[in-house]
Order: sequence, then structure tokens, then C-alpha cells
Amino acid sequence: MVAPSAAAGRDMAPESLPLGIIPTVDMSAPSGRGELARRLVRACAERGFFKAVNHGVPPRVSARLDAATSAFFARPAPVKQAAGPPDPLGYGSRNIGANGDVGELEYLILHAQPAAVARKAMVIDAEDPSRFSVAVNEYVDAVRRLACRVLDLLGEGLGLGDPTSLSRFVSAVVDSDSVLRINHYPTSSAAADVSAKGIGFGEHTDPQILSLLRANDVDGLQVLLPDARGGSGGDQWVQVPADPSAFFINVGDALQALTNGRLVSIRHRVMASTTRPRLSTIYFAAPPLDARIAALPETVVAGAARRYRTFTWAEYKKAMYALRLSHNRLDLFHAD
Ligand code: GA4
Repeated sequence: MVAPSAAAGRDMAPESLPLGIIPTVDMSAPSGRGELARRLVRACAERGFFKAVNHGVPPRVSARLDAATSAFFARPAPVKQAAGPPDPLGYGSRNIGANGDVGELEYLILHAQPAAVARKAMVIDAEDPSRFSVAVNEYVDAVRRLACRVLDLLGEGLGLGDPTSLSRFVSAVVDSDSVLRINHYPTSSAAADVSAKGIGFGEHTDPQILSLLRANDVDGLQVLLPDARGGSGGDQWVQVPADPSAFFINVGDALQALTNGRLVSIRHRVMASTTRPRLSTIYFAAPPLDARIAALPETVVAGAARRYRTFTWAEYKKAMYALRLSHNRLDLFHAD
């Protein structure tokens, strides 16, 4: 990787600065909204992800959720199991999905919708369910706002006639199919399970529109960067250094389809740490079940073909639950 030099930084417009392997985007837009929109498009087109700083999600909202979820993971196993099995939402341990994928973690997947959260909260925090619901709902409101802001900026940067065309897929509260996933990777002794080979969560792309991940200060997230040198060295797994104050935001399969492949859904995985537990929280911004996913006309470059056939989010989910974690499921939706 070639780091941008200070001299280059002084003379160049921010959008033409080298992206760096892990593009960092200051969401407070010190160089103006247009620059921010262009930089986000570049990051999502060339890398499929970026690190968002000054993102506007209040630290106390994140801290309150982390306290609630850490308290849950500290409960005895039978109490946690009462919030499972993950069918597909709920508490789960080691098993990921229904098709044999296994990871070194326990997790909680919640439908990010107040009525669903309230139902689960009765099992998760029977003593004071509203304590849990309030923490989750506040967090979901804040990250949904951030997701919509990013999508509006991407809409602007992509030159969409209606720049809100993307955020409208994920802004609904009641019809939302968005999910909140909290992953707890316990300390693992490498000797304890040699078969796991250090994989905390196996490689995959996220199926939804946009994923917003925040984690504690324990490394583990890795992204697969396409070989920039044209095939000589192959794709490379790159470690994303932890930063609890930032959000790591990635493009999902549905956003790749909506932009005809202009924005790319990146493959990523989590390697388990052997020394300290990792806690991560991911908001998967998804469309309503009946939403039709088709390339927005402005993203289909003149003369180019549509890469994917139109599908509904419900159809895509059916395929995703039928396949293994690492499957390249968008391949099934290629236009003929
Ligand atoms: C990957 C992204 C999210 O964690 C998730 C996962 C889901 C699950 O754990 O139930 C899936 C996986 C994810 C895609 C393929 C299927 C479904 C596990 C699996 C093997 C919650 C999601 O939406 O898709």
C-alpha cells in the first residue's frame, strides 16, 4: 500500500486523494457535501466499504446498547438459550444459518422493529424488558438515520434524478426487514479447537443494502481486496484495525444489484482473537419484503447491459437462507 504523502494531501482536492486500503470518511463533511458524496461513491465503488468517523451516532447511545448486550452475554447459558434457537432470528451459538456453517461465537439477531424488539426483550431481560427495548430502539433509530444519510449522499454522488431513491428502501420503520446482529467472540485458546483454524465468522458478503458495524477495541474484521495489480498476486485479506469510535460500513448484495454492479458488495470475515473477547454490533439495513430490486436507470451506463434480473427482497432472502454463508448468491440472479 502507498500511503498518501502529506505534500500530496496539501495540494490535491480531497476527492482525488488516494483512497488508502481502508478508506476513511469524515461524515462531518469538512470539505463540503459534494466532496463527501464523491468520496463515498469512490470508496463504495473501489473498495465496497469505508470507515466512517464523526458519524453522528451519540457515544452514550452505543454505550447503553453495549451495556445491555454485554449483560445478556454474561448470563448463564440456559437463560441465553431461552432467547433461541435462531429461527432465523434469536440467540445462537456457533451455528451460523441452517446449512452447516460454524463459527467461534455466540450472537443475538433481532428484527430491528419496535414491536419485535419488545417481544424478544421479555425473554432477554425479564426483570426489566423496557431497559433492553429502549437501548435497542434508540440505537436502531440512530443507525437507521446514519444509513439513510449515507444512502442519500451515495444517491447524490451517483447523480440519481431523485437522490433519495436508495434511502427510501431502508427508511421504513414498521415494514422494515432490517436486522440488528450482536456478535460475541469469546476468548479462544488456539489449542482448544484446532479445527476452527482461528475463524470467528467465515467469509461472506452481506445480502442487504448497507451494513453498519461497530465493535470494541479487539481486532478481527478482515476484508478481501481485489488484486489491484491485475492478477499477479491474487485477492488479499486485509486486517481492518479496530476503532470503537468508528462505524465500518459496507455495501451489501442488494445495493450492488441496485447500482448494476457500480458499488460492490465486499467479502469479509472475522478471525477470532485468542486473547480478548470481541463484541460487535451490526445493523443490516434491508428493504421491505415486497421491494423490487432492479438497477436504477442512472446506474446503467449507456450501451451497457443490466447485470441482474429484477427480484424482490423476499425472493433474495429465500435464496440466501437456502445457501451456505460463503456462497456468491448474486450469481443466481444474473440477467440472461
Ligand atoms: C450474513 C449477514 C448477516 O449476519 C445475516 C446472516 C444470516 C444468518 O446468520 O442467519 C445468514 C448469512 C447472513 C447469509 C447466508 C445464510 C443466512 C447465515 C447463512 C448461512 C443475519 C444475514 O442476513 O445473512
